[in-house]
Amino acid sequence: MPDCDSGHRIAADPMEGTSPAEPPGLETSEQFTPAELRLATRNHGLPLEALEYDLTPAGLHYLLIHYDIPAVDAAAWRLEVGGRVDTELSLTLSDLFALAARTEAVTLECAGNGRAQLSPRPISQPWLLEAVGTAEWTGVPLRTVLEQAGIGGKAVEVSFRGLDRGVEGGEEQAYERSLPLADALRDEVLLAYEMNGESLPPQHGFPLRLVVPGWYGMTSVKWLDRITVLDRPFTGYQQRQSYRVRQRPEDEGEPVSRMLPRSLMIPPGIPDFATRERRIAMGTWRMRGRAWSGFGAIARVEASADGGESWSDAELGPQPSRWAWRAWEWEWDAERPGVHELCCRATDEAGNVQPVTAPWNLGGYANNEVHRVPVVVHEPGDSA
Ligand SMILES: Nc1nc2c(c(=O)[nH]1)N[C@H]1C(S)=C(S)[C@@H](COP(=O)(O)O)O[C@H]1N2
Ligand SMILES: [Mo]
Repeated sequence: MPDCDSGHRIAADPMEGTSPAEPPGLETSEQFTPAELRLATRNHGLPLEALEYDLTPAGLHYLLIHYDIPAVDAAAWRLEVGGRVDTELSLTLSDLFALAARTEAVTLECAGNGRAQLSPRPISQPWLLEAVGTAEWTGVPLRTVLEQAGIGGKAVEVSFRGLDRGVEGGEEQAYERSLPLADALRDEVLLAYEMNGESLPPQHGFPLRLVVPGWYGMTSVKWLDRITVLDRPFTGYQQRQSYRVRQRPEDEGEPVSRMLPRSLMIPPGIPDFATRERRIAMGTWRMRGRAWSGFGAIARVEASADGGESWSDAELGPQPSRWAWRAWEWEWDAERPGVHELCCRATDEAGNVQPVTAPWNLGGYANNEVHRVPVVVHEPGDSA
């Protein structure tokens, strides 16, 4: 994982000396490309005002779909379990429904959250800050199914394949990712068939998806059709090529895994339609937001109204689930008219703190810089 405290400025040019035309492609202008627009209209984020809900309604939860949403016939669908197992399994949805279920409230965040604020900017899904959501996922613990198949002695990893296919980095592939065996066997890892008490919507992985609490979203493979127990590390594209923190294309890089701490605030006041600049009235504001981390519970959230020059502690709400975001509140006296920059930053119990600027990397992954919201404070009766 990147070291959150080493502060490269994101505006630095780490591609100096290499060709900017090399994949995955970097954009230095502030103008977004048609490729980014196409991705952005398919994959929406969480409107930040929806940080309001403990559980994100399914339609407001962020979405990230690399290829196309597969249409799955639930009656014909099977989950195949094979590789280094004692008995291969082919499970129907009814087989899964018959096993003891577990429900977990889980915050998922895309590893590319924050990417669009980088410079140069990796050409990919151009997230600003809203690639997050929290849902209650119900399903069978993965461990139950792995134990039913019987894990072979030489097993080291488990891979998860989705039904969706596409081309990435010139390679035709099904979306597939793996987990080390010890992580795959953790109690909270689910084969989920329900989201917020309803069967999975097509876009979130119907009929079955993996949910790996604490890890960035790419781990939670949707439209699951095959689980393979492996006696060596998985080397598919999404593991070997994608989702690695690297500075140059030829670097081996560090795999992206757990979510670094992040806090977001509900932007106060009202937005301008086109620019979304916030307008608020003078007075006392109760700022609210959410914070989460894959490395431990949230221990502290701080807020600032002067662009991060001075910070004070926000009040933490309950942590309803180890794997779900935690609410926070902070009172701010907006007493001076003009522009103010509100900021928030979280610290987890492992001691990770959100940095003011996170180190740049080629894929734009795991960027957890502090959230900044400029607001314009108006005097009462001033409509200009
Ligand atoms: N099969 C499959 N699983 C997938 C993906 C995908 O494109 N195909 N996208 C991954 C990524 S990058 C993220 S961030 C999460 C998004 O989950 P959501 O769309 O349910 O929020 O799903 C992951 N699982
Ligand atoms: Mo993602």
